[in-house]
Amino acid sequence: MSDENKTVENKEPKNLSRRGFLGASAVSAAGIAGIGISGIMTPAEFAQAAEKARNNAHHNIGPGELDEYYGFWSGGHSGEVRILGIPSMRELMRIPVFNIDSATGWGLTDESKRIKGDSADVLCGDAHHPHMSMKDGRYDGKYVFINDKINTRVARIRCDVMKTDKMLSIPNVQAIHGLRVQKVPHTKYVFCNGEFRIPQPNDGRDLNDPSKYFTMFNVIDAEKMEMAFQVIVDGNLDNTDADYTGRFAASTCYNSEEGVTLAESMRNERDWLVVFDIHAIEKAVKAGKYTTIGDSKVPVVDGRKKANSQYTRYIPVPKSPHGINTSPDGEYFVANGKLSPTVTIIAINKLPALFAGKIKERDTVVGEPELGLGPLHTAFDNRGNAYTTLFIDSQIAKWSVKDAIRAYKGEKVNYIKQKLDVHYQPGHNHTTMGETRDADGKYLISLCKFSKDRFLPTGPLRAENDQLIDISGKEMKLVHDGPTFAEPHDCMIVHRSKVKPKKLWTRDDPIFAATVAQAKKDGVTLESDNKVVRDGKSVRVYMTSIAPNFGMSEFSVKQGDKVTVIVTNLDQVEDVTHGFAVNQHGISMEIGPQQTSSITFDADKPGVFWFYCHWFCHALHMEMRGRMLVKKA
Ligand code: CUK
Ligand code: CUA
Repeated sequence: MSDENKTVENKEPKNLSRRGFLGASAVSAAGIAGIGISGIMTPAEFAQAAEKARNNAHHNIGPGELDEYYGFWSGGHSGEVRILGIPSMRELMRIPVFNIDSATGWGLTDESKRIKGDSADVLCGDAHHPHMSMKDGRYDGKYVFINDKINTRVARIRCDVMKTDKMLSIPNVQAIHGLRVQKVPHTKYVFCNGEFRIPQPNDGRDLNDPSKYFTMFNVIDAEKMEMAFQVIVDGNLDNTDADYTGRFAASTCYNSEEGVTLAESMRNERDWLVVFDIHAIEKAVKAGKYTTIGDSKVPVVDGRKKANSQYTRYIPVPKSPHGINTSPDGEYFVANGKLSPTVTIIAINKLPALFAGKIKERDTVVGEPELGLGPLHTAFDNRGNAYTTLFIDSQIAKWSVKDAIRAYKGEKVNYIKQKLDVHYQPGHNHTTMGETRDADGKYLISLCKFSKDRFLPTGPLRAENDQLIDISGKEMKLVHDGPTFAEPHDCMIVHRSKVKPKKLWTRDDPIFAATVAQAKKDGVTLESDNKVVRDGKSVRVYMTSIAPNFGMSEFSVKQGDKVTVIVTNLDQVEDVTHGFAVNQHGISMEIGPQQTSSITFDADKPGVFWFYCHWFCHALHMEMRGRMLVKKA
């Protein structure tokens, strides 16, 4: 390979609409000629569908009525997580994770910087896969985990306060993509994939020798939020899911070719699903049978084919597979073909025989139904049906798992039950409780990448379209269009009985424990004291807040001081959140009822700077303010 810069030929397409362009490129990428995008409605059909949706309004939740489900939505490259009420599709809350948030001060406050740790100065992220911790295959309401593909991180959200409480940078890999939790016996581990292959260690060696690159499957201790171990694989890793025995996890690979360009990574007709024997790997790590890479101390085991290990098996599946989904009865992994019109059904109960060497890889395959163009992800109900997104066809295919298995055995059965147009180009889909044993078959969400003509145009950048589909009856029915901002790759929907959010913060919350400890060292009682503690050039300003007053109406510092303002909100009234913002200093944070928040900045300019509360809290909210007096050095 030469060291020259390489270019890809990108010619501007002539006279192609967005829709046509997308169709052309998607179809040529799939290597399928002459097939356009279906599922686009005429205006008349559209009006009819809208009328139907209105008539079918039992999903409507009136003002003041509460939803049945919490939906946790990834915010894609906005870096956040959003909470939606389902079925109303109302956005209830945003949880800043990998982004910086002006309203809450996430990324600005001392507490959030401590949680971000070694990536405190990283200001962006690409969140794809939110998944809740489980016990015995059921949501336990404790945590939601989410990946950051840009900066190779995983974060954890605490569901009692709906705030990010841990963040971990994953060593020796790049682009954490697929993420799921161990379902059984409980979420001891979070599984996540390093998507891109890199030199190891990535310290400038082997830059242009891709044959030396590799990537790894990463296993995180969910409670400690520390690395448990890593597994080297052949190819690359895309999405992942876990089984209901606790022994296996499986990841799709779309680059078995180990290519670095698009053309190189599309050559093979079959790539594979790599299955990990978590128990075997755990045992090896415990016995000290591992290596490490570079400066990292994380145990690494070799799961490549040439290592001939008991850690992995590679099951060939067509072609550049994307999503991998476990059926809620625990029986099957379904790998979604992407560039093949098929999905591959793998019987999980055959995996022990495969690992024992008694059967061959493809002997685990019990079905390979042909569903349509561009299958990306599959969701399940509790009646044996699967729902697969068809990206290129802009449809959801509803199919019977059992019938698809019978057809694979040679029986003449039609396993496809219905195809529903969605608008347009769906990626993930998700059913209510569908990734757990409690799958209830009520609603399906289709996360469509393009809205095109469904909403008022908003300039070159348009909303995406999250569609709510009622699947409780015989037929799927589209009942709601929900515009969303970049880019809900994935979501999950949890019955409200599983989530128990707190109404107030508790004073001993670990999120601000370090700030409380510092106050103790400074001899300050946070619940009553309003005072300034000087520690050389560092100045800590402790104040309380009760609507509509801060405990201090002014404080003085010197130019050149490093100022930390610590606010303790003494309000005990539900929903009375205060803010603290300082003019001309880029300082903003939220202080919820009974919470302590702190933020640090340089007082680099002499003068008067007003601070004020920016969360509306009281009739005299505008008056909730004070002065910072900065004396000239
Ligand atoms: S990925 Cu985006 S559509 Cu990141 Cu789960 Cu499939
Ligand atoms: Cu306190 Cu507004």
